[in-house]
Amino acid sequence: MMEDLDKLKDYLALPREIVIVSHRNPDGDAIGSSLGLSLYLQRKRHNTKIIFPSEFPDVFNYLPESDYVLIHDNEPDTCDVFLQKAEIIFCLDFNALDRIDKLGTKIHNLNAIKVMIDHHIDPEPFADFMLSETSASSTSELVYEFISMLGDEKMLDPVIGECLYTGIITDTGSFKFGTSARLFQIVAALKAVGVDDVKLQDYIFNSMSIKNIKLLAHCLHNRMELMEEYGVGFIVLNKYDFQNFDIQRGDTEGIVNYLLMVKKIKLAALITQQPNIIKFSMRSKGDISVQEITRDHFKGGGHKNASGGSFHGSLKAAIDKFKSVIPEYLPKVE
Ligand SMILES: [Mn+2]
Repeated sequence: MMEDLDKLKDYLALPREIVIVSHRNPDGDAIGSSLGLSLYLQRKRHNTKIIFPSEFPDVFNYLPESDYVLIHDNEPDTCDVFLQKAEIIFCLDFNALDRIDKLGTKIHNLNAIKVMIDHHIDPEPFADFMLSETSASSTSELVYEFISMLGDEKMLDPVIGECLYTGIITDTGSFKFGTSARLFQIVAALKAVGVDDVKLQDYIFNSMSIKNIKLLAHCLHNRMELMEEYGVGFIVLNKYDFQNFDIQRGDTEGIVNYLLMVKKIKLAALITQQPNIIKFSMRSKGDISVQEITRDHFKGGGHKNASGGSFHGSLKAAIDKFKSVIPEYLPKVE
């Protein structure tokens, strides 16, 4: 929980220069929480700037002010201008500065007050104020809590609400996981202020291009492998697939989840051959922790049922390693 909320509240009583940052390859929660917090702080008369390490998927372009977000990879010098004058830096949806590479090093060296709002496990204590709750569905849920802790629930409107709602539905897969009674209270409050949830569901989940649905078909028809005796399914995309399907950042997002639609698959992985690295994206059902597998063997982490990692070496070596560690974590099924 946050220490010394009153101090931060006092500090925010005057208009401040604020930078909000989130993680590389920002997802709906990173974007939704950042924009929601930014709009709220602007209404409190602060100047805000959002900086992401890398670009976010086009699907989120409907969000208000998403076109004002700065991308550090593209405009490092402009980002520096805002970082240098920042009095407070909010770090959203990640919990260790080394997760955001160069941007993290820059932030580490700044004197600005740092505030972390996040729901991933094992936060590093780099922030002056922390709102870190692993039980929360999303950082967007925690931004709602943050606004409420500052006594400003009344300031929530459909615009801020749409941002937070976007983060909540993307991080919970439309309320399929990570839910709690508190989350539904928050969601009810967002609906009550006028968030059009049906419109958001349509924007987010009916947003596939023809290219993406063909790639999905290819993955399921040609690239799916099974370890049926362990209830494991995985999809491998090699570098030729990346060329043939012109796979860009974000195009493989969500594909891994389709494997979990199979009743007997309890753990699913998407293994992709990137230029210098093999990447793993894992999902699981129930008590099976992909967080442990990625942490122990693939230099990664995340959440119990959704986690990512990486491997240096050949694609074959990566697949062999994945197959060899599975029996440590899953019992054989008859
Ligand atoms: Mn999140």
